[in-house]
Amino acid sequence: MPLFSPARLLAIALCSGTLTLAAGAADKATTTAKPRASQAARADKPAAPGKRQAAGRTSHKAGASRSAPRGTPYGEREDAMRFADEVAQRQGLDAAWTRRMVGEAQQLPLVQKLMQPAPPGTRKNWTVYRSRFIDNLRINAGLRFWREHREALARAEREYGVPAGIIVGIIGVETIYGQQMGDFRVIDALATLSFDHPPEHPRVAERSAYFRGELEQLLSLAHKGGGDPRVPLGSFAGAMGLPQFMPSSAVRWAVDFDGDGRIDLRRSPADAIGSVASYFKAHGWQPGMPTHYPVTFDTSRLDLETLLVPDILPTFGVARFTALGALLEGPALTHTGPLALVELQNGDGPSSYVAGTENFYVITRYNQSSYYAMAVIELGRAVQEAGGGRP
Ligand SMILES: [Ca+2]
Repeated sequence: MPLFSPARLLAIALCSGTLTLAAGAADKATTTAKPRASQAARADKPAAPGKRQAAGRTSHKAGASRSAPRGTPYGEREDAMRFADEVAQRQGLDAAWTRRMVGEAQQLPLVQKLMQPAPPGTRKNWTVYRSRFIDNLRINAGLRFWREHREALARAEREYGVPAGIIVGIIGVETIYGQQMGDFRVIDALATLSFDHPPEHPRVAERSAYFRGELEQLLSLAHKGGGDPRVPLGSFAGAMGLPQFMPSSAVRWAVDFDGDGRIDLRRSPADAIGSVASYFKAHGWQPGMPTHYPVTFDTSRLDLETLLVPDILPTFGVARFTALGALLEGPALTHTGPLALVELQNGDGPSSYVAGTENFYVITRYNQSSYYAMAVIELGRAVQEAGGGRP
């Protein structure tokens, strides 16, 4: 039985200044916590808010010496100060401290710019998306990461049932194994998206509320642990550490996997590995189930419209799937759970399709994008193959 709750361990790390708090993982704009769509988000669907990273940022380490972007402090903003008062009351925080922290958070125009939705009508392009994540640089970094952390990956696989390849795929797509963890102050990113989210987004109210919740978590965590919420660095969406967890995800699902008594998602690859596995298990990962199967079409009876209605939500049993004209083969024929017909657009070219399982869907709980999920799967597989099957 653990001595401390995960939140307490995180708070300890935040307090010590080492963890520029790496929290969260899953951000979906809608629910839980994970960091949303990393760089990937841009090319495909508007994934969850948390996850994107600043595209094109060069790699850097924990960011101590780099200067974060600067903007206008929120101290003069009535809505921000009202929020601070509400948070202080709700969470039992010191009111003056909370106002000061929120007041020192800065509005960052760059964050607003990076969070702009893609223009409507933009066709997604899996081929382009894929090429951004599956390349030699990332595969080689993944191979080094796998070999260096083989023990932690194997232990995560044993304890949580999540394959090493999936964990390696996530951390590679998110941050290139720690090379791109973001150098925005998390408090600035979250405040900007809480109070000044780009209004062009179709779900701006929902997303603003989501980010206010994350900002509240950050403040609460720091206050309770005696840490400084102005210290943690992360992506422009406020996602932190190797696995790009949002604050609420870190609180709920991060684990101390190297046993040093703190959760440090930024500097402990083992903590990051265990936390990703913990996140997946909590979101329903089923050990041994493939993520997807190949699919072909029988055009004589294909009902693509019906098949695509549920999008990535696994809905059809094998018999129904087949009756609608989506043909499976081999092991897929004996799959017992529901499947989804996952469409990956290729710009103006023909789309790619796979039959996604419930485990495919679990990957999209980390970042709500089928393109993201497929990139994670394929990167993990590419790294494994580069290592001769057993890195
Ligand atoms: Ca640890």
